[in-house]
Amino acid sequence: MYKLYWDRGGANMAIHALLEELECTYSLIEIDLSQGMQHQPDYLAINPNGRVPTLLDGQTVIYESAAILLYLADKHPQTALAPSHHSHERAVYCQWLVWMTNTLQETANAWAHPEIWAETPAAQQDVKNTAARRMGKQWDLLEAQLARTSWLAGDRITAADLHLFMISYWSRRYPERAEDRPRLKQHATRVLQRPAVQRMMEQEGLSWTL
Ligand SMILES: N[C@@H](CCC(=O)N[C@@H](CS)C(=O)NCC(=O)O)C(=O)O
Repeated sequence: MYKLYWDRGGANMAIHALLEELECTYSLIEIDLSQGMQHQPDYLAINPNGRVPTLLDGQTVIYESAAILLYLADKHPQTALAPSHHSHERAVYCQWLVWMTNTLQETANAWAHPEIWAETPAAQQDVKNTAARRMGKQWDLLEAQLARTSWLAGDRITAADLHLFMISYWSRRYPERAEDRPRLKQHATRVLQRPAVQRMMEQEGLSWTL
């Protein structure tokens, strides 16, 4: 049985949705970030980054949302949420998942937590402004991809689309929002309609009107 360490609306959303898509047995262990639970020694012992999500699969501990999606979607091939190895779609799928986590997520992080990158209030504002500009261009790249293929990696939904949905959801409060771009809005709407995603949203106490 899987165990997912999570916080409401955190980077666990995509994993939580995937676990629902897979219809497998799992338990949720809440790490309330607002209470600083991510810094508790027993949590740091499994994820020394002090961040969510973390997945336990027996003796296997895995963190980083994109890595967990790759792992789980491959482990449950019957749901076809990962393109087959060595296919063109597989290359595109890996590319966007890695890009979203190392580029878009980090740009969003710079905007939300400029204090990580700069000391003074003026420098922090500069980081925020730069991040907002970068974010707009990055959403435009995704919008262009969705003009080429109906889902991120082709004509079938994959785990990468759950990751995109998660960041699109977060962008409700960003200066550059996914939902202000027609294809990204349509993408989020389609993902949100999935029963598994609805269950994840309900279990995390989240809502999104598009
Ligand atoms: N690259 C990581 C980022 C995880 C992340 O940023 N998690 C945030 C919540 S969305 C967190 O745990 N923050 C707590 C902290 O930094 O203290 C992933 O995708 O798993």
